[in-house]
Amino acid sequence: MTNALIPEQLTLLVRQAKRIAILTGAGISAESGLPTFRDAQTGLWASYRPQELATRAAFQRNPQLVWDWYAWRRQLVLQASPNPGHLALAALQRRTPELTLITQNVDGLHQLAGSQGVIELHGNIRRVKCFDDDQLVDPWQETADGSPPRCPRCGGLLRPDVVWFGENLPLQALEQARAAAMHCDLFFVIGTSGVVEPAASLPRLALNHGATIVMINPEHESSVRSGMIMIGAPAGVALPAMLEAAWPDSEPFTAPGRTAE
Ligand code: BJW
Repeated sequence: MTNALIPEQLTLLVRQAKRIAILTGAGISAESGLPTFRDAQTGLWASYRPQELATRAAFQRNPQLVWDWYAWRRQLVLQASPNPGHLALAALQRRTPELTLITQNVDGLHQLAGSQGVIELHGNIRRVKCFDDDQLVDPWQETADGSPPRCPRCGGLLRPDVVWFGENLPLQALEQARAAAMHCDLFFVIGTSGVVEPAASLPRLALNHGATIVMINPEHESSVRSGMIMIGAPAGVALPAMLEAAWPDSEPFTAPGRTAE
């Protein structure tokens, strides 16, 4: 079966793939109401300067400002639910022999949708860690006056467990992501502008190791050429359409999510 959005070639590739790897970015959570970073007008960086909020130096300069900004974003995340794009990826994992989901997102919505073994390259805004020694602190509590809480072990300030500019990505996560890119048949790039390294180099790595690349992004023109399929549509539309085209006789895939970890 095919439909106007999903090329027949993609339907066949998805059904036959033994190993799929997927890189997601902020765009997949846009339909859950979470702002992206670089979309004109609505992206976070249209209103805020990354140097003042998403670096170690910014936190050292003004911990309260950075803490408040992340507290605001954490609230948005806690109120958000997985959308049909997240749910379709969880369903795709249940139908594929091996699927590795790599995300740059810090919102945890893939896990809530039911995806297993999600590789978080940029951390998770729901967690906090000590600014001084990087050790996770769990459980933790907001302070009564909204100031950044202190580490119960050393008294250092707590910060969100996310990866800021200039910081290294978690090594094991990055190695697992690179291995998945090198060994997959199909590599999906969904809802990312592909400008932030080292995540931005993963599609090239997959391509160089023989994978077909599938890009899903409403800013792209749809096209099919050797080694590359582009779907110019929102993830929450394209991914359910792709599943329905590949497995037309299956049960609806929108299984309920589970609670946050
Ligand atoms: C939809 C949609 C819908 C909308 N459906 N799609 C090599 C060369 C140059 C620079 C560097 C380099 N190596 C390292 C660097 C420096 C830096 C970097 O890459 N800078 C570039 C920006 C120039 N990288 C780092 O510092 C990284 N660390 C590192 O590499 O350490 C070693 C090192 C350091 C320094 C030098 C050399 C080596 C760390 C990067 C950390 C990124 N952190 C952030 C913040 C996380 C915490 C937080 O949430 O606040 O991560 S920045 C931000 O960007 C966030 C995102 O994960 C990341 C990527 O953004 P994403 O997801 O692509 O979002 P957008 O908004 O850009 O795109 C959304 C897309 O969705 C758009 O295309 C829309 O069209 C689309 N869309 N609706 C589908 N419905």
